[in-house]
Amino acid sequence: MNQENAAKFCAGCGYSVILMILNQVLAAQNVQDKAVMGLDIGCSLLGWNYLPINTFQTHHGRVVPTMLGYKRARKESTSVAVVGDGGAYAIGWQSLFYAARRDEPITVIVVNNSVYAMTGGQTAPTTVCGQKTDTHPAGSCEESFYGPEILKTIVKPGAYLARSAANDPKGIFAALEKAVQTQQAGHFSLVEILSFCPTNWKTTGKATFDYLENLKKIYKIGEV
Ligand SMILES: Cc1ncc(C[n+]2csc(CCOP(=O)(O)OP(=O)(O)O)c2C)c(N)n1
Ligand code: SF4
Ligand SMILES: [Mg+2]
Repeated sequence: MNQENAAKFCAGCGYSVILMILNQVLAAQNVQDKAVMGLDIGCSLLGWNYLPINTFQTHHGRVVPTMLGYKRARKESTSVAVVGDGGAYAIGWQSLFYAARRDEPITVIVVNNSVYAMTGGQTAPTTVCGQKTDTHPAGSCEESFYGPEILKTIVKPGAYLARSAANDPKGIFAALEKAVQTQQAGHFSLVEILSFCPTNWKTTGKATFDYLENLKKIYKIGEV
């Protein structure tokens, strides 16, 4: 962990927790030297130089094709794509969907903070009904988007899909460990992690945890 870079995320941001645990998993699996991380556009990009592994920065919604291309070229690598909910389920959905369908052996981490965080907290596919955002100040009226559950209908046997949350480090560790092992076994893996964004949620302290707990009522935690 490069502590100098830890301050790039806002105080209380879930990305710091998630990337720290990813680092622990890669170390525990003894794959740090062959691991490569791709970062989508969005607050994920603040994670560049955050882990002691090689890291790519890609365009918005294009981290999955980039990292599966890398994996095809370097089959021995551990290829991890880190992407926000907007990058994964809106602009990048088509490439994520077909990567899952083709059972590409990469690991995708979707950081679901239920908004477009980097651009100021606009409504995303994952924004839940009634949630107030910059673009829905009176509350969103959109239906929720269940990425892992939709992908479940098209993945091949052997793939791994799960949802975890930033207030459960042990759960994240277990899910990411299984995801990396799935990649090593030659299959697609995706872990969606419900994540804190106190800046755009406009929350502090306990209210941030309560906000996440509310998301957990809609997006069920566990293996999908
Ligand atoms: C092609 C393109 N369209 C739009 C943008 C503007 N943009 C940058 S980040 C972002 C939203 C990111 O939201 P999400 O993917 O959920 O990531 P988060 O910041 O919430 O982690 C948008 C729309 C862009 N960079 N490129
Ligand atoms: S805006 Fe939200 S997701 Fe982005 S760094 Fe700040 S707390 Fe994290
Ligand atoms: Mg987001």
